[in-house]
Amino acid sequence: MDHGPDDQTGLVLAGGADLVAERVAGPFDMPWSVALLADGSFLVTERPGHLQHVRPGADTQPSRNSRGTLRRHVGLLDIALDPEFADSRLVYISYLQGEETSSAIKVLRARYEESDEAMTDEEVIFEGSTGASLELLGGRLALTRDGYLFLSLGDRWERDKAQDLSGTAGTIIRIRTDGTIPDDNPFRFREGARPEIWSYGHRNPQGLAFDRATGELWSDEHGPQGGDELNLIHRSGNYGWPIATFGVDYSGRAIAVNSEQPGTELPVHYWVPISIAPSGLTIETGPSSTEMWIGTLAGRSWSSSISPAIACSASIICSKISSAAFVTFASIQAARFMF
Ligand SMILES: [Ca+2]
Repeated sequence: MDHGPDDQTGLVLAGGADLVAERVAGPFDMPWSVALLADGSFLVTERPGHLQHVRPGADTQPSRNSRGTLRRHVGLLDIALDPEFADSRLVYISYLQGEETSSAIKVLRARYEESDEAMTDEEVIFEGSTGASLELLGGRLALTRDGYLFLSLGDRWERDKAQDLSGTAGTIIRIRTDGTIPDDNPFRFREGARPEIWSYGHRNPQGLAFDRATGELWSDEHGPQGGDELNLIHRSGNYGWPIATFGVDYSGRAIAVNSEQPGTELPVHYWVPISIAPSGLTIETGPSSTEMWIGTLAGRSWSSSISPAIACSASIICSKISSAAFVTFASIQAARFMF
C-alpha cells in the first residue's frame, strides 16, 4: 500500500499491531454508528431502522424492537450526542428516508430518555437532495460545542452533482443544531445554491470528526479505485471530485485528466493504487500528541467495502478505541495516524 504524500504532512501510518480487539456486544443487524454515554453504555444505530441501547454488564444480545417512530425510517446512519447531552438529552440522527429509487438523507433531532429508552420532541432539522442510489451516502455527523452541526453527504453515484451547488450531493453541510442556517455559510446568499453547503466536490465522505485541540474539521473519503482521501475541511473548499482525483474508475479507466486542478483542495493524505476503504473517523487528543483513527476495510473486495454493514462495523472500532473498550468484527482493520 502506498501511503500518499507523507512528506507533505508528517502523518505516520501505524502498524496496527497494538490493536487489541475485544467483543463487548452484538451481534448487531447492520450496525452503522455508535455514541458513548457517560455511564459507559452506548447507543448503536442499525441500518434497518433500530436504535439499540447497550448497557455494560447487561445481556449483550440486543433486542430487535424498533424505537418508536424510528420504525418508519428506511435506513439509520449516524448518531451524535449533543455536547450538552447530560442536561439537554438531545441526540442527532442521520437517516435515509424515501422509496427504493428516490430517497433523501435527513437529520432528526430528538430528546432521548435513557430510563425508558424513548424518543420525544422529534424534529427534522435538515433534508438533503433526493438521490436514486442507496450507496455512497456519506451520512456522518460532527457537532461543535457552540451549536453547529456538520453532515457529510456522498454523491450517490451521480458524480457530476458533487460540483453542482444547487443540490447537496457530494457536499458537507453546516447548520445550527436548531436547524437554522448560519448567515456566514459560504453560499448562504448565492442564488441557486443550497445555503447549507460548507464544502463540496466530495465523493463519499464517510468519516467526519473535529480535532478538539485545534478546532479543525477532518473527513475521510472513499475514492473510486484508489484515491481514498483524508481531507482537512475548509469553508467553501472544493475537494475536486470528479474533476480531480488520484483514483481511477473500477474499470481501470481514468476518471479525471488530472489529479490536481486549480481551485481544488488536495487531500492531506491519499492512498493509491489500492483503496483502504475508509469509514468511521475518530480523533483522540492526548497530552503530547493527536491520534487519528480511521476504520478501514483494506483487503476486502470493493463491493464489500461500500456495504453499510461493514462500514459501520469499522466505525465502532474507531469510536470505541478512544475509550479503551473495543467492539470489533473479525475482518475489520484500523489505520492510525499520529501527529
Ligand atoms: Ca478530493
